[in-house]
Amino acid sequence: SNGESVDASDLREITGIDGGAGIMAATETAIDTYGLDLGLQVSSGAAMTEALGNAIANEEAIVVTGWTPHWKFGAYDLKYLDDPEGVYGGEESIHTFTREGLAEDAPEANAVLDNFYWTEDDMNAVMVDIQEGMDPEEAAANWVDENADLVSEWTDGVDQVNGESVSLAYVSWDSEIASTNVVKTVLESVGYDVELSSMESAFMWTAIAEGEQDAMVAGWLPATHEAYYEDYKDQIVDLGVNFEGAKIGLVVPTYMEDVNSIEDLK
Ligand code: PBE
Repeated sequence: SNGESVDASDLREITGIDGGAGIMAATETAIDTYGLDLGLQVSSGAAMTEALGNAIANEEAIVVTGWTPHWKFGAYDLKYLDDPEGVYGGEESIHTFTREGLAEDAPEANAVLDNFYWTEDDMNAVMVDIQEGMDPEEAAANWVDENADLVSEWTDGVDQVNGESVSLAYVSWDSEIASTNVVKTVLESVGYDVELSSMESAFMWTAIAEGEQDAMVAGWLPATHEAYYEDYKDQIVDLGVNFEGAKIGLVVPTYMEDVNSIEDLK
């Protein structure tokens, strides 16, 4: 380090993720609302965290579309930028949704999905293992082994089934890779044959609404996925919250000492 704060004057763009993510729509709104002279780079969650790691290694300016829960806050010294206009909303919850009819067709799976609820420490443990190179299925299986008491609450009273199929849709965001693999592991433990399908955000919602996929544990509300939710809420079943205290926003390394608010990016 040269001991000087890194400012944002050389920044040309915000490092984004996949185009269908709610945080990308929110960031387009932020660019308009705050009058920022910055582009928004569309990439992926993995490309975003790689760019973040590279920038930090070189102590360069970077602004990313960030969210909690996420392993990056444990790996790096980061901060959310203040959002005085409230573009990114407040505290979010993550909801579990199923297609209509799943409760009748697969009541045991529906019960597990309905019971699924965990905390930031839980999700972080799985995310960190995956980030450090463990296969997502293995990280999920380890977490399930180590958290048998909590998992037994999700399967309490649920009968074993005999290899029936259940499909789970998700988007390859680090948080949802973790949650979806854990739910897969638990559904397998009660006897289901679980198929995971990674897809774009919009397809995840339509697949549940059209009954092509059975369930997803990746609905961020009230703000992040509001547009998707409004489009499909009458064709899907909301099993409620599986995670509380989620958040989205713009995130920078703490060495960008003079950049504390989105307004400082003008
Ligand atoms: N995320 C992670 C998603 C929801 C989960 C914040 C990147 C989004 O913006 O849609």
